[in-house]
Amino acid sequence: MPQISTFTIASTLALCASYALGATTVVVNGTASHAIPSTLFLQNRAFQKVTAGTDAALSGWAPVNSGSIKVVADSNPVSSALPNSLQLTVPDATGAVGFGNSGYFGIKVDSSWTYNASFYYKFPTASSFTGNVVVALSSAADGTVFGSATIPISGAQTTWKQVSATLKPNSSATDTANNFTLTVEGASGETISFALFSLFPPTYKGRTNGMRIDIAETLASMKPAFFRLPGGNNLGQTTATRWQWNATVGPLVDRPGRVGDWGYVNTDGLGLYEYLEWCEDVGMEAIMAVWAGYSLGGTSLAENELGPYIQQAIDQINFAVGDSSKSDAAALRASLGHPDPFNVTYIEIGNEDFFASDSYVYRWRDFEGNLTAAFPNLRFIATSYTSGPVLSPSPKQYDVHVYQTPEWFFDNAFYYDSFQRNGTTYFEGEYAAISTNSGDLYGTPADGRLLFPTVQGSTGEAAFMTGLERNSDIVFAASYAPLLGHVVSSQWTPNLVNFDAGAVYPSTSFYVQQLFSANKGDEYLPSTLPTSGSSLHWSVVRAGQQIIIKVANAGADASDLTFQLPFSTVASSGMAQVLTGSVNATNSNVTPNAVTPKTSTVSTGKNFDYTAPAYSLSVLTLDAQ
Ligand SMILES: *[C@@H]1O[C@H](CO)[C@@H](O)[C@H](O)[C@H]1NC(C)=O
Ligand SMILES: *[C@@H]1O[C@H](CO)[C@@H](O)[C@H](O)[C@H]1NC(C)=O
Ligand SMILES: *[C@@H]1O[C@H](CO)[C@@H](O)[C@H](O)[C@H]1NC(C)=O
Ligand SMILES: *[C@@H]1O[C@H](CO)[C@@H](O)[C@H](O)[C@H]1NC(C)=O
Ligand SMILES: *[C@@H]1O[C@H](CO)[C@@H](O)[C@H](O)[C@H]1NC(C)=O
Ligand SMILES: *[C@@H]1O[C@H](CO)[C@@H](O)[C@H](O)[C@H]1NC(C)=O
Ligand SMILES: *[C@@H]1O[C@H](CO)[C@@H](O)[C@H](O)[C@H]1NC(C)=O
Ligand SMILES: *[C@@H]1O[C@H](CO)[C@@H](O)[C@H](O)[C@H]1NC(C)=O
Ligand SMILES: CC(=O)N[C@H]1CO[C@H](CO)[C@@H](O)[C@@H]1O
Repeated sequence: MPQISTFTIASTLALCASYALGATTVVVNGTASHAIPSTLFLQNRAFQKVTAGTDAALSGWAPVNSGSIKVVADSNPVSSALPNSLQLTVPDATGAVGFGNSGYFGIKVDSSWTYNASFYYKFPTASSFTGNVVVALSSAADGTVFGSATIPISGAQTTWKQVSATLKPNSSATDTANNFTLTVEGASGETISFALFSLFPPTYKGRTNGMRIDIAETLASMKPAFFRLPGGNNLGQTTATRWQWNATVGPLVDRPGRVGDWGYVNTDGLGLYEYLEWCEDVGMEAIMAVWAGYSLGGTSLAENELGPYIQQAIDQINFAVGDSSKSDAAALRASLGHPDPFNVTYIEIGNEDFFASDSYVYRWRDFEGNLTAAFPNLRFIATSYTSGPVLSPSPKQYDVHVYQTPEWFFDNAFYYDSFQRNGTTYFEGEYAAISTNSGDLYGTPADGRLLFPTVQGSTGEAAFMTGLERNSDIVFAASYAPLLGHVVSSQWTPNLVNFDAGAVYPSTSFYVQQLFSANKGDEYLPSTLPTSGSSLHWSVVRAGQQIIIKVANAGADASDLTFQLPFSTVASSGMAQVLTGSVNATNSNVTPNAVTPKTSTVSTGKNFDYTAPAYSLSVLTLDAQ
């Protein structure tokens, strides 16, 4: 039975110290991330990065009735960014003819919502046709219409015109197997071109191109202090297909999209400006990455090729934080409605550039050197490891990533304890228990690869996080990764928050992140140390008059603890928030709320006992002075 005594000593780590004081100690911030919480409802809405004429180019779309559709490389496209359009040819027929989109594996139809629908159209050849396009939300199974609107179109329109309508369903659909359809009547023999469709439900805080409310509210409820963008490995597989900030801002019609690093097309409707607004709306800082001359496909640019890319990084940072009277990129931000700089302190130079090994030596030197000269108040994070190569100037911040087994996480709760306190600090930027099989971490579920976080994995992460909290004088931020996964189609599992077209499924690891983030404390209180290698770990912090004790038990047996508190006044009862479940329990789309934190009252005092259930995280809060 471990004895824990907590005491404040002169060297108590002052968490949340202000940067202005030059302090190196900051709290382990709650959760952040790297993924794409798109509110976009239509799949393949603008035929970005597809090959015209192929079936694949029509992904997400299907004809309605006898309409014939194809994607064409338009000789007069809607914009240079969007070269493809959808051509509808109406046969000699009566009745409504057109096409529909089935969304991202479904569309939620909610009668309390007003949807904004829009598209561009033109007639490739002038015609005398006048009539309506009926836009509708309808059942994919039987065509039942939940809501519709009419948009007048004219055959005289031979140049691109954007038209829009609002849709107010008169009833909610019972499931998400619904289509967004566009049909015309009486257009026998006509050919009509369409481009850049959009369908938006209400968004988080009403933002244009904003976030799906349910997903955004779930993430915001974690009380995250930062958000890593544009998302880990999504910086680029090749130089040509790298993420470029300037291709993601301004009108949607000017955003070309790109083939993202996980194999699917990114519309870039969620661009840099939307990301920064999202951070502001949640009250979190952006940790923003710049592409730094290395692509995950394996190529590094030579040093004498870096110049234009360093300039593009400078422009990107100016877009986020620059002075609009001194920088065109900052002036562009102001023109979009945000004259003040966004809240950015940390810039990450590349992503996982440890893969690039030696080229990071000159790339770090040139990027860090030029960016520090341009932005002396920002802090730059290196993405190689301290184990090498040797970088100069020596990084003050490193981004550390680890995907491992539940056991690895509790075995490594002391990972940072032995690190020197020499000015180098760490961002635990990606970590997750992804498998129970250390021999085949990236295998299939049969090999132990997890589809969803499990209670065993999440409590292992919690044990590791008590170590991050203990070392929060040098670990300045931490975030589980990846953040979001669509349960119908994703490139990676497990993910922190899962969702489908209709609902959000916060995982057991989500609740671990939330319990740590919402119970951060201001000061770390040293205590008897846990036993290295044990599955039982704890950490103790103070938040004003409250003492917050986190106990992670990642083992199969309950553990008894006795706490000894050195304070003169200690409340006789406190609050316990406990997340616990069976070893393999998960919150999936099939069992969404299998394991959630439960709050109860516990007896406390200067000396008190607590039993940490098997596979649990307990957060005990009590008043003490
Ligand atoms: C809904 O869309 C899907 C896929 O695009 C299509 O297969 C289905 O026929 C559509 N349903 C109706 C009623 O049009
Ligand atoms: C609901 O709206 C659809 C499309 O506008 C319409 O066809 C249908 O008659 C309406 N149903 C009711 C019950 O009002
Ligand atoms: C929908 O359109 C209305 C009216 O134009 C606008 O006020 C609102 O911001 C739009 N919603 C979104 C999510 O873009
Ligand atoms: C973005 O800027 C780069 C130069 O930094 C330029 O080469 C590229 O064409 C621009 N992309 C878009 C879509 O404007
Ligand atoms: C910037 O973000 C930090 C961390 O979340 C916060 O403490 C600070 O108040 C923010 N500053 C502004 C100007 O929003
Ligand atoms: C800026 O980058 C250029 C081009 O790579 C390089 O020659 C120069 O040394 C860098 N300047 C600083 C201050 O690092
Ligand atoms: C600080 O110590 C770590 C080892 O704990 C080492 O990897 C790093 O290079 C050191 N930083 C400096 C600036 O010496
Ligand atoms: C948990 O999952 C592992 C790996 O699939 C399996 O071997 C074990 O039997 C499961 N345990 C329980 C209690 O279901
Ligand atoms: C990287 C980051 O966002 N750090 C923040 C952690 O939380 C403290 C306190 O809220 C902030 O001051 C830091 O900016």
